[in-house]
Amino acid sequence: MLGKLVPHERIIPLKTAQMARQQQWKLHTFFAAVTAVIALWAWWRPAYSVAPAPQDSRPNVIFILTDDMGFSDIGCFGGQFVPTPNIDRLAGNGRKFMQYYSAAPICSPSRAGLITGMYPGRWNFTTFLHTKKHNREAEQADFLDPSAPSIARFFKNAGYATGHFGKWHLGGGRDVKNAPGFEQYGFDEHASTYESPDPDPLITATNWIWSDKDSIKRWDRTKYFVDKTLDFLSRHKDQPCFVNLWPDDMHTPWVPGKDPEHTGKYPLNREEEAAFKLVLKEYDLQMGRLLDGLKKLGIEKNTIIIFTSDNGPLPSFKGSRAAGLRGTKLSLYEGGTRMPFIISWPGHIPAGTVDTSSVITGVDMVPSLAQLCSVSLPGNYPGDGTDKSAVLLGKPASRDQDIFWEYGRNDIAFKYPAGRNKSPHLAVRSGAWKLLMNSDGTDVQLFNIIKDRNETTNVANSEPAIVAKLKSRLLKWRASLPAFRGDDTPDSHHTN
Ligand SMILES: [Ca+2]
Repeated sequence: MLGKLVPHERIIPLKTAQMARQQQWKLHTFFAAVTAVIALWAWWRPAYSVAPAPQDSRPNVIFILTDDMGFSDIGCFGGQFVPTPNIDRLAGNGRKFMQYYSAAPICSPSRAGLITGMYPGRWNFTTFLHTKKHNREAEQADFLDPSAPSIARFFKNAGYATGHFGKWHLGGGRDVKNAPGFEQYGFDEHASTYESPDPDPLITATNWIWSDKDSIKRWDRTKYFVDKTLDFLSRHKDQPCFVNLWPDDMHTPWVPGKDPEHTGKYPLNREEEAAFKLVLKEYDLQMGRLLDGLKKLGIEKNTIIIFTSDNGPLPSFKGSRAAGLRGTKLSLYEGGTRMPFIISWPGHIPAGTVDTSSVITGVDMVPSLAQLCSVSLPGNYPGDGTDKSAVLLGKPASRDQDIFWEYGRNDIAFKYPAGRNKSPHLAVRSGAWKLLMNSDGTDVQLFNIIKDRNETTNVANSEPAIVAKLKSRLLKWRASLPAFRGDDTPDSHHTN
């Protein structure tokens, strides 16, 4: 039945080399589990048989994934809503990237891209996870298959302590009761929200994403997750750490605490700009607490910090949250996928610098961070990303690999922004060009994204050769994504 909604799937063969690689990968994960059991046994043997390990000097990684932050919410990316001195301080310690893209213009698939280093469609992620009914209608899984590659597992297997603090949205919540636990993805510790397999009771007083009755109030959540992060790091000072700090600010509803400097009415409308500003001000303060906390722990120099967002803003306040870029969350135009991106690593990444030319994406993070931290990836790892560690360290480079997106494969389960912000449902960035189109060949749009960052002038008619080449590549990529079969629940084909 669902096949009717995706006519392209009837005419394009779906079995591809990529799918074969994924099958090989699943076999590999089984043998990896056996190896892990043997390794665990070896580790439990009496201590006198184990030689003391040399001090592990590899850097910590803190990956800060802000929720729904626009390209220009923060001052160092041009934001003028409230001063953000602490996030700006992070940028001053490191390097900004002006052409970083998330893997999707919405939570769950964007996050799946970061965890796996693969296009989210490869694991049947098409939009935000919701009820089982919604997920079927969106032709997507109920949770991330735990046999999928996971950056946390790669780091854990390489000797890192791993933690996830904040929003997950890769399984669990609503009527999905069988989502795998964090440990199955390689996390040693976690504290998470309703949209996870194990909601923290302090922020889940009711069966919903947030509640006035929560012990930790909505406006204190980021503080809570920062505290969890610092506590985790303080308890693992003799070991390198990989930490996801994934708050659910700046997602609506914006529920600020009472701010002594706020003279307007309180409480505020939870979607209005005044509320947004107060939440952003608090968010920035908490990022400052994190930076100060790392310094107190004496680990600020040997820690890589990445700061970015999972998808574009909504509401966008007439594009002002995305520096005038076209599109918002739910759109494949730049406003939906181009994100602020900061990386700092004192002594390794030049401080206070900016890279305007290199094009990088969320799926590059697995190979790039693995390289920076001397974490080896399995030889048959089927990632879609590219090792951009040299770029992150300060050497701009042009990109040879295209970047592909899909959002909105049918009109049943997908929300779209209104008017000119609604994009076609496929997109590719290739060098200076960006092509958008629907999979049935309609609504082809081509932009020179260097000259026309705001996607105002469709030049498809004057560049037929570029259009033909990119259309072909984009449809080939779309055809390489596995079809979702409604009767094939994701937990029916893995062993753990
Ligand atoms: Ca989001």
